Order: sequence, then C-alpha cells, then structure tokens
Amino acid sequence: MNQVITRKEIASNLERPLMQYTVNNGNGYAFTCLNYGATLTSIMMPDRNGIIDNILLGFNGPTDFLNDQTYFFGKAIGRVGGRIKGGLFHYKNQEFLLPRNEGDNTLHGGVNGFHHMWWDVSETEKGLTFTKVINPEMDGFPGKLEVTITYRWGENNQFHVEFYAINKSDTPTLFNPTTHIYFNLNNDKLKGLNNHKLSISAEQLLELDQQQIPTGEFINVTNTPFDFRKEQNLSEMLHSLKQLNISGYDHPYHVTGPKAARLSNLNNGRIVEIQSDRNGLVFYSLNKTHPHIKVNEGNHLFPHMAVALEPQTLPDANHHPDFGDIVLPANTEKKYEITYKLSVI
Ligand code: G6D
Repeated sequence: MNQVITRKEIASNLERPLMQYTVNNGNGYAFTCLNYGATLTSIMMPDRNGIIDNILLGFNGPTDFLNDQTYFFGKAIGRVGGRIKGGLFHYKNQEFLLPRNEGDNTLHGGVNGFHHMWWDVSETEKGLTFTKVINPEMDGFPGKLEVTITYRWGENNQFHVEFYAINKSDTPTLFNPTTHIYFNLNNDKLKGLNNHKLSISAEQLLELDQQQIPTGEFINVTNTPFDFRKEQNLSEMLHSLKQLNISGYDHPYHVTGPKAARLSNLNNGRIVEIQSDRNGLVFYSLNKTHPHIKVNEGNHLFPHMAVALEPQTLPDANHHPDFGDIVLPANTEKKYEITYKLSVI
C-alpha cells in the first residue's frame, strides 16, 4: 500500500511545536492527527458521488484542542476511558486513589490523561506511532506505563487504532484506553445526525446511577429506545428518547462479538463499521454543547451534531469483576485494537 505521510507545524510558542500529520492511503482516504493528545482531527473519505470530506467533528481552530476537558474531540483517551467510581482502584491489599476530575469520580483518565499529553511521533511504513513513558506524577495513576498508540491504514480502506502498554514497575495499574472520535457522515455538518442510521451489536446496556456510574446491573434493550440490534434512524431514536425526557444517549453497551457497531449515511452512502476486541461501547450523542464553540469549517456546535462511539472494556470494570479485567499487573503488557471499516454503497 503506497501511503504518503506529510507533516507541518501548525502552532508554536507552546510546550512543544504543535505538529499536524496527514497519512493518505492513495485511494482518496486520509487521516490527520496531532502530536497533542494523539488527536484525530480528520478522516477524509469519498461519498457515493465521489465527494471527499471529513467524517469527524472537531474544533475549528487547532489550538482549541489544547486545553479541552469537555468534549475530547478526536482525542486518545487513557489510561482508562469512561468513569471510575470514587477514583478508587483496589488490587489485592492495596488501595490507590486516582485523580478525580468529575466530582468524586474519575473520567477519561483524569485531567492529565492521554488526551492532555504531548506525544512523541514516529512515521513508519505502517502509519503513525505515538509513544509516551507515563510516570505516576504525570497523570496520578500508579505504575510507570510505556504506551504506544498506532494509527494506520490497512487493506480495503480499513483504519486501525492499536493500543499497546507495558507496566514497567512493581506496582499494578489500570489500562483501558479508547478513542473519542465523533462521527458526522454528512458533507454539510449542519445537517447533524440527519440521514444517519446506527446499529449496535448489544442485547444489554449498563444501568447507571445519577453520577453516570454503573450500578452493576444490566438492562435488556428489548422494547426500549436503546435497541439498536437492527439498524435504526438516529434522529428518530433521539426523538423517541426525548419523549421520555432523556436528553440523549450517553450509555455503555455490552457488545457481543467483534462487530460492535455500524453507522451509515442514507443520503451519501458512507458506512463506518467498528470492530473491537473488547466488550463495551459507550454511545454518546453529544447531548450538551456550548453555542460559542466553532467546529470544522467554522460552524457553531449544537447538540447531537455528531456521535461518539467509544470501544472499551465496560466502564468501572475494576469495581465489577463480571465487566472484565482492566488491571495491568506489575511488569505485564497488554494490547487492544479498534478497526474502522470504511466503505461507500
Ligand atoms: C460527557 O458523559 C459524557 C461522556 O460520556 C463523554 O465522553 C464526555 O461528555 C465527552 O461527560
């Protein structure tokens, strides 16, 4: 595959030069990312009429990504995506207090998580690799973690995100990373989620408490507006939620099998199929927004302008053994992969 990588400095006078990298796979597909937060700012793909456009939503100004702790547009998320109750991590007879950046709880790896870090970038024949040695004093999590994130094109316009970490310490830590990309497959982003259909391979989702922390109970999706086992029109489903006074989706699904979700655009034929090696998928429909925020080519942000689908092990798994295991014991390693199969019909 004849990928072409280009790079440019897009801002200076920062802790490091803000670098933007573009990796083009030669078929009209390209992704662009930043060395800050390993942020994916665009995935360019054609539609059925040959129009090539960005299918992601992100800030209009590149430096807007720098201090965002609200939307996480395009960011790599870790050490742990999702919420951790009380910011507490117990392992054998040890208790660790993690950074609590959402009330008493930890969200998305804390305020100094992957999303808020400068990453070393290397250009390989595979694509782009982001590396970082993360010590506890940097993000407040225990253990010295050496992390590698790889973004690359595969065969048939598949976009791969690979996470690897090794715990180079005698202390256990946690590792459950994800990506926080928001999709809007319309060329005109002002159309929001109109024309979108979504399916999620899940019979159940997690019950959440008032702080959006899993209670440990599973809810069956049957006969609810959370049932996406068959492709559903997203706008219609959002409307049916509002009938129940629910502002939108922000829910962890228990997905079964490698194909976690499929998002398609009826109008222009774009399809994104998400494959994951983990059992959770947080479905977030961008429910609360600040109108002064400008995104993409300068449009003002509005609720449900895009959808985030975040593959991960079910949130707060360290408090629920039946959710999975996100502990990375001393001197052990782990890797995860998310595949985005892009196509046009
Ligand atoms: C809100 O609850 C949601 C999260 O799921 C999301 O990741 C974040 O906004 C961007 O906190």
